[in-house]
Amino acid sequence: MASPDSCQRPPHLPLDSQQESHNSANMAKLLQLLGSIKGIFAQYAGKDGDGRSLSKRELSELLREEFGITGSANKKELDDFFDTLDQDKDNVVDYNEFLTFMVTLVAIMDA
Ligand SMILES: [Ca+2]
Repeated sequence: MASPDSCQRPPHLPLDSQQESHNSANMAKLLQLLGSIKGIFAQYAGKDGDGRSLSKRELSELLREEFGITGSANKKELDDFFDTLDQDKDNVVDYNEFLTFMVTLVAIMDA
């Protein structure tokens, strides 16, 4: 039984089309996640002063309300945590610093 020529694959069939749609699904999820992170950030960063950065007070509020972490229980721990996030040591956590934290958090939870 000779296979007819019509059954041959066209030379440029996109064999990776499934992979591509998988990637764009991940991309959609990622963009959604980034949207949520940005939303949370904006919500808390706008509470006092500069809406583009989180003060220590705003960060502790965010941690308490969004993650159930009570910073008031241990001020030293919150200070240390804030210092870790505040990479350029300007005493506020900007969006990039916050994003780094969230990505790290997601990576840890996903591991
Ligand atoms: Ca900073």
